[in-house]
Amino acid sequence: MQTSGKFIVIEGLEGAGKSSAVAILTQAIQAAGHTVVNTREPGGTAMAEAIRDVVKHDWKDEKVTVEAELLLMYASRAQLVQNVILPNLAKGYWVLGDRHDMSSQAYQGGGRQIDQHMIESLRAITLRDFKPDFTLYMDVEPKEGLKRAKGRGELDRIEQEELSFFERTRERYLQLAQQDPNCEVINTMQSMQAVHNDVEICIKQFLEN
Ligand code: Z5A
Repeated sequence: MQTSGKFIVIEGLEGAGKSSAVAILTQAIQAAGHTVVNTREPGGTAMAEAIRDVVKHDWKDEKVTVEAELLLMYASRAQLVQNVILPNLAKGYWVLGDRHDMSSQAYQGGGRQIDQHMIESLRAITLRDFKPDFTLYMDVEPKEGLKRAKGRGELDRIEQEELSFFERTRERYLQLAQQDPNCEVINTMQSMQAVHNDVEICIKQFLEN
């Protein structure tokens, strides 16, 4: 599909400060004269939001298999990309995604240790060659991120995983960010004001190029 808008994605572990970054980016992109459409994953359409509830729910005695979790993430993504992201890009709007495919590679590939080829096959079916124009990866040490997330209230099913799961996820995130020329890493182990400034610099540079 031919697109004329841009697809920008924010990635990172829980508590990395993605919500604040989304607000800063939305404002900067709008100030540059573009219409912004905000999305989140899993979620972003009626059906994808229902999948989000299923994925985050704690099913108690019923073990959620890593395969089911992976397939649900891609089912949600397929709905969002076809129904929301591509049509809005085609209109020339800028789509700002709170998480996208890098999350599956990091959480399911790194955290859950699912074979990379299996994830690549699903990605090929779901996205073909569609990719973000720019990704901002908000890097946080897992212990600190979880502390921040806990400060916000009850943890969902995935947030209840052990620390080693988030350490593997972060490690994969950092590998992916390093390999992607269209990805910038923001260190969020600093004050919120310093993070805010770094996010502004990154989006300014992207808008100028
Ligand atoms: N998931 C997956 O496994 N595979 C996939 O393919 C996809 C997703 C797409 C989505 O949950 C879950 O699905 C997520 C990954 C998985 N699971 N986990 N675990 P979500 O979207 O609801 O959760 P989240 O994305 O992790 O949201 P979050 O916890 O809200 O993270 P955040 O948006 O980055 O955090 P925040 O709300 O901006 O900040 C959290 C708190 O920290 C807040 O009180 C801030 O004021 C504070 N904060 C932020 N920055 C700082 C700094 N620098 N210093 C001090 N305090 C700070």
